[in-house]
Amino acid sequence: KMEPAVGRKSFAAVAINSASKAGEWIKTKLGGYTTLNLKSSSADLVTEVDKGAETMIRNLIMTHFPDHSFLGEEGVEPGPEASASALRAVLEEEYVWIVDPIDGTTNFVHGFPYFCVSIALAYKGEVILGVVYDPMRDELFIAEKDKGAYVHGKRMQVSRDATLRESLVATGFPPSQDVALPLNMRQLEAVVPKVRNVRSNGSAALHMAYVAAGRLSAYWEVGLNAWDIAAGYLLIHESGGRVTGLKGEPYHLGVRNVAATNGRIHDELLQVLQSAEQAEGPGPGSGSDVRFQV
Ligand code: 2AM
Ligand code: CA
Ligand code: CA
Ligand code: CA
Repeated sequence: KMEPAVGRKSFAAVAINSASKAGEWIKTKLGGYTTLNLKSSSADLVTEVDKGAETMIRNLIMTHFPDHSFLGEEGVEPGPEASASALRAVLEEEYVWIVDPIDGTTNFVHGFPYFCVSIALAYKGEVILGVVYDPMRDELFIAEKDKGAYVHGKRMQVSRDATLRESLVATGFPPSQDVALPLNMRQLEAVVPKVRNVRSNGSAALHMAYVAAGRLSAYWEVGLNAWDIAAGYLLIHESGGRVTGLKGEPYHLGVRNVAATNGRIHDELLQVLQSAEQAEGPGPGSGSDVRFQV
């Protein structure tokens, strides 16, 4: 027997509505935030706009799906241990919304127009919906599992570049005191001579949306959390690309060190990144994934 459709919006409709409402509000606050707080270090920023946007998204989602769980960056204590245990806790639940209210807070604070709202929905530990919204360009990227990925309602496809040599790639630099910084510097040194060029614009989720859209051919970063990557993962997967950990292990919500590509150049990128790890022993790149049971 069918449930009446009236009054029950689709997951995608709620995600789109939440991301665009929050994004529009964030945009009005650009250059006008009032409270800047430091979380774990001088490079770890949060404003009242991050918190307000997360509350707005949480309320909208919970109104429609009160029995779902919610994992938002600003609801978790800073640091990898707190993130890991928060992730483990929600993965016991069937439906979990995984939200980064502003991915690219440093950019938001400096008025550099590259940040986004990232919303993913996981069912039993598997991402089934991903929405990334860039309010400055009014670009909404959306993917639903097995239904493809779209920007401006147009189907996305990853780039066709077959070698690193012809690829534009991106990375994120860990904050200055982060233990992952030396590893990322070695990776950068290994990657730069092999590719057409490297960008680092400060938003993991938006970089991943750009890989899905074919604007970048690859992106990698170390030390991320589920809310940075989950939506971007599905965008890329549904656009024909590949997302793994740095050892090539298939993406799961506990992956913190990520490689995301058009697929064709994936193994070549992994090889170059692995040569950087081997250069000076294992470093923080290995063994830092969050392990969990679904
Ligand atoms: P944020 O803006 O939501 O904090 C840029 O390299 C990426 O790193 C962004 O996705 C950014 O997310 C994230 N990031 C910034 N500071 C961080 C920190 N201290 N620890 C982990 N991730 C961070
Ligand atoms: Ca943050
Ligand atoms: Ca983030
Ligand atoms: Ca954030």
